[in-house]
Amino acid sequence: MPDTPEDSKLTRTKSRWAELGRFLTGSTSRPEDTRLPPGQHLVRNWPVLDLGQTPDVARENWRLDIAGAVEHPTTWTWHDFTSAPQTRKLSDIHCVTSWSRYDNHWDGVTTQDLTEAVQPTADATHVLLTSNDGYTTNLTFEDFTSPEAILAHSWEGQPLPLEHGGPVRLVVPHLYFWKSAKWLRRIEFATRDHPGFWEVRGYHNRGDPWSEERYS
Ligand SMILES: Nc1nc2c(c(=O)[nH]1)N[C@H]1C(S)=C(S)[C@@H](COP(=O)(O)O)O[C@H]1N2
Ligand SMILES: [Mo]
Repeated sequence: MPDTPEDSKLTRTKSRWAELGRFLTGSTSRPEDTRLPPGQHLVRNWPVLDLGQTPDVARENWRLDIAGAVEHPTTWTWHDFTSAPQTRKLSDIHCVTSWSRYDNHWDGVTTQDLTEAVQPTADATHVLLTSNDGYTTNLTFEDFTSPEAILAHSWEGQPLPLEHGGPVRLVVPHLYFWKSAKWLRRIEFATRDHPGFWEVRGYHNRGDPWSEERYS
């Protein structure tokens, strides 16, 4: 049995990196001719990063609550999710631990289509994601509904591997990858910000890789 997320070795190491400012280059320029954000290096593999617990939810038992400041709160089953409009997106991954991975094809439901389905109220300003491993992360409404963001069930045309957040994870490619919640269980629209797991442990509240928003 892994340690609780609170005192796992990785959590302690990453909290320490936040204190030390590990991987910060101090560069905030965005050269037009490169895809790679400052302080990042390219990898060809796809590393696994999480709190050390891999929840295994069968598709027939999978549920996604969409709640909070919305006109039509709902709980989607797998059937509901796969019956919603399906989209393919192509994007790069930028992890705060300094690796980036180009050209990932994701299939699923865009956050814009999901948002359209539940009709957030006019005062909804933020979104809090909660996952089946207890992980949480927060986004502004605008970042959550960015045009490239998708709730992905497939990667490279295959079902999303369990270790990468299957059956369904969020992908918000314009922010560091910790904002992309794996094993998604609940999406809560809110009228104020609720900092998530890493955001209360020294990581930046927004996490824009282009301006190196690694730590708070
Ligand atoms: N549910 C959940 N989602 C999570 C995490 C987690 O621990 N639990 N870790 C985040 C972090 S820190 C990163 S870098 C990415 C890693 O995704 P990957 O393992 O598919 O590369 O998932 C993010 N989403
Ligand atoms: Mo991460």
